Amino acid sequence: MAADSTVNFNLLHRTCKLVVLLCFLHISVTVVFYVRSLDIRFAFVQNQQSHSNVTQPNQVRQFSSSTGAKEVQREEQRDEQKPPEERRVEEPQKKLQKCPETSPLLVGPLRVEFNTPVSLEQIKKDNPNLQSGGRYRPKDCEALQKVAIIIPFRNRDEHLKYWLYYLHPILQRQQLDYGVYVINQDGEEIFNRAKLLNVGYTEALKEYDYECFVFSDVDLIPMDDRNTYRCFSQPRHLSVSMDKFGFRLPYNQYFGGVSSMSKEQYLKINGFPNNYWGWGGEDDDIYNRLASKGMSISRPSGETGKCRMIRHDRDKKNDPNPQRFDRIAHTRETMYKDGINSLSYRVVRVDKLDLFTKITVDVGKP
Ligand SMILES: [Mn+2]
Repeated sequence: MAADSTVNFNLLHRTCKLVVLLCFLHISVTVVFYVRSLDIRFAFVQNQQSHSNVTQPNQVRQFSSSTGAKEVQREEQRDEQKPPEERRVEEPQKKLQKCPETSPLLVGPLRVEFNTPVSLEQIKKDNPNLQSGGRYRPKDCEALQKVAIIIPFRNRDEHLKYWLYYLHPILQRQQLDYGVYVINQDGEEIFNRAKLLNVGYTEALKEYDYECFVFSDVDLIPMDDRNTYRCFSQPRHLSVSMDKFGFRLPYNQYFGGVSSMSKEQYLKINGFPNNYWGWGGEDDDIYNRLASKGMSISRPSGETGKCRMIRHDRDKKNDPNPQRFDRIAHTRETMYKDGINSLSYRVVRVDKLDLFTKITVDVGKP
């Protein structure tokens, strides 16, 4: 009887051990899986956050401009929390990642008005990250394009102030590596917009390895920062719906106002004509050059491409050019001898200002 119960007890004892062991195994497996799932969930949340950063521009209307600003601030604070040594050591070695195809900082439609006066001092304070000469490059990523912005100019300081006030913040949100070049026609001779653009192209390239050129009138302000001031696979017309034309394209071949061209596209058409003196025609000549080379015009949508023109009277010494119709009719014959290959001018002075580089040039006379 005693031996029997010992056997029974032993069996019970072993069974119990087995059960305890199984329980322990079960718990361990559960714990392992639990910890793993935590890890995955954590990673997932992180992923979602960075993802939502990237997709922000698609949900533009749901984000106010202040969200974008806060995001940037947070980013900056994180940077500042690092000990200074670490930052200094990292800077030269750090290979920046390419900026995303669509900047996460864009806010969409903008309010643009010209009633409130703006001052250069205020614009300077508003844009502390600009470098001398109106240069900028994003510090958290490598810009997709190096863009020179060329503005033909004479006696339009009031317009230029508004341009700088609105465009600098936009261009920075667009994460471009850019510089602003104001090409100021010296003297009182009749104005030559296209020649000034050629000068801007040439002078900007002396300073930096620009690959894209945006040619902008001084009085045109985009009303949506998704209208990116960069280059595309075809020459780009950016000012597609101006308030002046009732927010419509005046005609299909219109290429005036603001346009962009890569270096290759520009050279393919031998740059712009140098012999359009006075108002009008040069933009149609440029269009003819592009068309004759089989290029087409790329444009943003009418909504994204909205822009405002600052109202003004006709400038002195910029009367409509009576020869323009005749000139436009012969672009295909003249374009190879008149352009960047025949450009001549004299630089009078270069001013590296805080918000832009001002290049004053003597472009001669008709
Ligand atoms: Mn105008």
